[in-house]
Amino acid sequence: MGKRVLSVQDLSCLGQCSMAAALPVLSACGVECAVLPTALLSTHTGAEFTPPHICSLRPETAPILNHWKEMGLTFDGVEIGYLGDAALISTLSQELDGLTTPDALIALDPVMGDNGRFYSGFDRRYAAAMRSLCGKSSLLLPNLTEACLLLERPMAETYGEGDCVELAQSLRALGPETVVLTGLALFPGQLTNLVCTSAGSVLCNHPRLPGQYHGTGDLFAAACVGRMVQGDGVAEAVRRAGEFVCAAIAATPPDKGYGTCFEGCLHLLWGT
Ligand code: PXL
Repeated sequence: MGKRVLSVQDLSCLGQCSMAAALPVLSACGVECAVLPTALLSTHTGAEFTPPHICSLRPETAPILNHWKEMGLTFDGVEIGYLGDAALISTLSQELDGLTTPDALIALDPVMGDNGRFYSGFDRRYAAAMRSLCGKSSLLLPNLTEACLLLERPMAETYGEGDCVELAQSLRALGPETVVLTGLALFPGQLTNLVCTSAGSVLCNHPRLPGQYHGTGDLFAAACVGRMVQGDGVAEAVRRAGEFVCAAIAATPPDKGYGTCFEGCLHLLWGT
């Protein structure tokens, strides 16, 4: 039987990020994607758009999950991304129990900041709630800013490889078996994703392409989860997800306005 993953994040109606990225990416990996939208936004909250209309779907969360529990439904993986609401984190951490197979991958992308700062609307209380959710995850995928916010560390100007490995090991102490630190600038002209497990750490390097593109973290996380659920080891999944995101960026004209032209690159995720 095919594998089924639950994607838990917002649905931004326009913007090619979060749920709108996870659905096609997981399908391209050959994985069925069920969705638990946590909020509905007219667009994402990034600077490409004016402030969006936002509707929280938190009250709908428990009834949806309860219906699935009544049916005895289980998932081979859960991918949690942008939640945007500290109260939702505690609801999820209580309600998700009982919905996963014994060896399910529980992936958490603790979306809350970048470039040394919280995204607007996030604060230390949210980071603390996220820290507690780390205890329920088996795979954690923070960028460097999110790693520092989770550990309440100052955001240093320069982090070397040794500092990043230490940071990732400290995050593993919060619960997840595997930590992937994403988007590191360890080497000139390169973007590095660092995979840290009980067996040690592995660096996956890619050429750093110019420009800033919204939704690339969401594409990366979904691709990693999809490939791991299909049986790839974490380092192979991270390498393949990174190549997919690089290809998506390379396919995007600089004046596109928002998101990436990832559609033509989805075939990179299919098959063994
Ligand atoms: O790409 C992460 C993300 C997801 N969802 C929403 C966002 C963002 C980043 O800004 O605004 C609504």
